[in-house]
Amino acid sequence: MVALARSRRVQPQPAEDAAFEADVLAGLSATPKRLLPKYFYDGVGSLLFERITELPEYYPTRCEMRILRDHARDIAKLVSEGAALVEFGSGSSKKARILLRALRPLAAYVPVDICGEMIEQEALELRPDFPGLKVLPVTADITQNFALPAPAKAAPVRVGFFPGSTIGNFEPHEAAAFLRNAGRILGTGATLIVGADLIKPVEVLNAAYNDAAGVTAKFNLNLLVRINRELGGTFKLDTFEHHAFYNRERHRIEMHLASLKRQKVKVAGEIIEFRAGETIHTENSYKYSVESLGALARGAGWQPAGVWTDERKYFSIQAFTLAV
Ligand code: AVI
Repeated sequence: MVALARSRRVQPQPAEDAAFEADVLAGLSATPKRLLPKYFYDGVGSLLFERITELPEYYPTRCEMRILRDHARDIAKLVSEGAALVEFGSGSSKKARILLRALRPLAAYVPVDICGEMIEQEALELRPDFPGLKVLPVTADITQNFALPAPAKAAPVRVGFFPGSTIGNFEPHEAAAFLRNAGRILGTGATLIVGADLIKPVEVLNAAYNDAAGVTAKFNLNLLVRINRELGGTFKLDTFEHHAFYNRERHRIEMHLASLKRQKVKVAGEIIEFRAGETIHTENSYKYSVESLGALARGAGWQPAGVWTDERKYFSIQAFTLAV
């Protein structure tokens, strides 16, 4: 998976259309078949994800907001006055708002997201609520190197914020690469605050990705709707089923779309064949322990500096400082 971002994309650009077609055809021609989870987030997919975050079974968003509210003052101690706060994959900045209220005056808040339109809009909404705060959005792929605006570069230190357990949608080697890249971007003396979902009883995990209302199933199947609409696909939705399960060996929830019968589907003029029961692997959502994320971060040059969890230890906010 490459850039994430729950980008409430309005109109895809031609270059993105071409990348979507190439990625979908490559993924559906591979064995096993797969699709990149970043493509979940078209307009409908983003709305479905918002609904997921409110489901009774989907605990991560509620837990993370709770931790932020309960520990904002402690977390804020890691952000010195005059620092720049850089949020990776900021989306709606809902979680940053909680942190911003607890922080001492900053040099700047820099929300970074691949969806420029959305962060520009969010910046307009943030500025009146935080008068005096420089809100300087950057449109960029957070997995790549990008330049920070001058006031953030000039600040004595930079603090990264990466909430939402989006780190869990990276493969572990991609998560390590992300952490190394974040270190390069934030520079000497940096701190990084990461939201990460924790390993927990399998029933809780399975329920969170198999909600009774079927919203996660819709979210998963919406990928096929998108392919039908944007790539002239002929997927029949009632012949595919949402499968999500916890893979204990790899500490991850896997999401798949399973073909209920042997069939052929046309996508962008190509014929894709499915065996009965064959799946398209659409997402991994890795779950970490405090120790395993700490080890990953250490390997990428970061030193653990603080951990906050909810009462049930379902979710964690972990802070790291850049080792010199
Ligand atoms: C965005 N990401 C952290 C979510 C997760 O839990 O991995 C995406 C999601 N997929 C199904 N439900 C939620």
